Amino acid sequence: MAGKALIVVDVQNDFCPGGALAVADGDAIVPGINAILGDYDVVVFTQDWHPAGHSSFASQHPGRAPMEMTEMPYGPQVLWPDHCVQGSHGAAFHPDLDVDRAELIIRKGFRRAIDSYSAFFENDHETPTGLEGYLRTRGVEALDMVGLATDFCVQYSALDAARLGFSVRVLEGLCRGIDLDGSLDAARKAMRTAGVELG
Ligand code: VGL
Ligand code: ZN
Repeated sequence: MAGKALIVVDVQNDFCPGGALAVADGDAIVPGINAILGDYDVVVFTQDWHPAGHSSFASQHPGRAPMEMTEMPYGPQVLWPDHCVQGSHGAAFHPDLDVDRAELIIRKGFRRAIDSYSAFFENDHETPTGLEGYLRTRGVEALDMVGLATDFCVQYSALDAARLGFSVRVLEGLCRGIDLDGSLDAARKAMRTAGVELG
């Protein structure tokens, strides 16, 4: 029987109010996520997990400020405030999130020289995280995605999943976005165009 997975993206302290890269209302999705964890055959959480001094941090680019763009060997990259540093409080999951229900926690962004928004591939779009193989060997064909941020890690994960042939739905009510220069609208359009259902 084809299985259905829930992918819970980056519900971590740094993306919640008070965190280093806070998404407005980011913590508001936690109770709703906890409430649906039992509805799936497979539950995967992702965790943004950067070494100190990660190349996506504006602090590593003299004279540059957070939220500015730069060029990396793999393409354009937003420069972020330092966030989700491995082992820090900011990198920990929101304290109310029912992490015990996660069957797999996939960590990403752990290579200093490359960012990784997607749960499937790093930002070069070719270095795999291993999640595809995990889901396929567990018989998963359909994915629902929730979490933070809609227009970055959720969007990149959804687009990769659709490209890999999974049936993908993003539960927008259980996501919140950063919305940098219209990135939320752009993300919605890109996801719809790719055949991702916005539910
Ligand atoms: C994210 C920016 C940087 C996300 C992660 O989880 O959407 N955004 N790192
Ligand atoms: Zn990050």
